[in-house]
Amino acid sequence: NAPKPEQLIKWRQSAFQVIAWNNGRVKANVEGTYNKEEVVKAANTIAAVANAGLGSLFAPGSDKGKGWHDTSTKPEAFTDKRFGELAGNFIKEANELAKVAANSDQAAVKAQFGALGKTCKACHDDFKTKD
Ligand code: ASC
Repeated sequence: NAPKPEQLIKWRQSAFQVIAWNNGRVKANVEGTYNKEEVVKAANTIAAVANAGLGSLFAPGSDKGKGWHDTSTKPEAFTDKRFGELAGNFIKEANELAKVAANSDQAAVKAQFGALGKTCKACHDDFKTKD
């Protein structure tokens, strides 16, 4: 009972929207006034979505469904073994950000947020058509 490509496309777009929302909240907090509670909520949400298994939303064949034409994922994402590796790096750094947010200060969060952003960019550089 595998989900249909159309469903996977919606879920993955939603998942990345949630990540972008919370990424923006962390960004605002490391660039401006720091609110730890806000950052913990945002970081935990990013980690939760990452840990849910983003890779499974890019199931083979889900580059074919209705709606595919207006996604920005390149077809190579579904075949290149490096995709999973890059996704794994994102998950690792997202979990680290949640840990740092809970235990450390703005400077440490800022540094770890930078590390997380690099894993976003590494994947986008190879597997995304636009920002
Ligand atoms: C975001 C977002 C991205 C990444 C990227 C990080 O918030 O929408 O695509 O961060 O800019 O390098």
